[in-house]
Amino acid sequence: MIEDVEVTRKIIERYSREFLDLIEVDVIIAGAGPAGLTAARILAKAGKKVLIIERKLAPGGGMWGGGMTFPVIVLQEESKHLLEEVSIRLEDCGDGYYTANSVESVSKLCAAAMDAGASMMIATSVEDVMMRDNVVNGVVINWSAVDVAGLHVDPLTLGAKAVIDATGHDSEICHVIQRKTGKLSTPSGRIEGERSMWAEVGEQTVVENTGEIYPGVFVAGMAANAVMGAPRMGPIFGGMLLSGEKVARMILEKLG
Ligand code: 48F
Repeated sequence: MIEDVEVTRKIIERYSREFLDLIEVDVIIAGAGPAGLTAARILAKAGKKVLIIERKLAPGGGMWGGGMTFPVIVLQEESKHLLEEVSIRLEDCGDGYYTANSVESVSKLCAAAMDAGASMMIATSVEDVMMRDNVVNGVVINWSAVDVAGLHVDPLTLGAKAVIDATGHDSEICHVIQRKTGKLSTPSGRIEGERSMWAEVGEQTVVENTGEIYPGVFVAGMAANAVMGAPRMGPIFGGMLLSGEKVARMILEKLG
């Protein structure tokens, strides 16, 4: 026998228990694109309590759609271990390029992060950070639907020892910090702004630009280039994965 109200009870009981457990974690990752998912897997595998917060219903960010919705992504030799580690099947083009199916890639990056122990809140947006003495120690969240509906609803706050801005082109956490503090670790102290397409440079700088952008906040993936004034790179994803790997290593080093 199935009782409709029992279904409700089961969902609310489990959700409440899990939400209570996520109020304070080691690392909060804003954005479940390839950079955020890769960082989550590595951090969770190393024993950190990791929470990914994704604005949309589905994780994957810009990776789902491959290039112009052709569901294929391209990557290069130095990044292929990050797909192989999660059993994504690669095609070797024989000239230094590799391809993978974008849907398989997102599904497996996501599954691997969850299998490693990371948690994810979906349909939830990071709209601000919590700060003590100029150090970020958490984020402020709200339902994405509240935002879409334009409702005035006060948010809730979660604590973290480190926060990753993996929100892609919009680099939303960095924008919030700039707006509220006026100061970021960039050449001008401000967001430099993304430059136009140049994959060769963008793929390299996205890894170089990955790092702590404000005490307690790390920037990774496309957000790192957008903040540092570096180019975009289109549907080649090696740099995103390598940036996720780098930010995870940096946080592990910092948190010990
Ligand atoms: O954009 P996205 O895939 O970021 P990424 O991991 O990868 C970039 C590539 O997809 C592509 C590219 C490759 O050459 O340039 O663009 O750096 O994923 C970012 C995720 O963050 C979510 C958004 O819905 C997306 O899934 N997001 C954005 N703002 C917020 C957010 C926010 N304020 N709170 C929560 N999630």
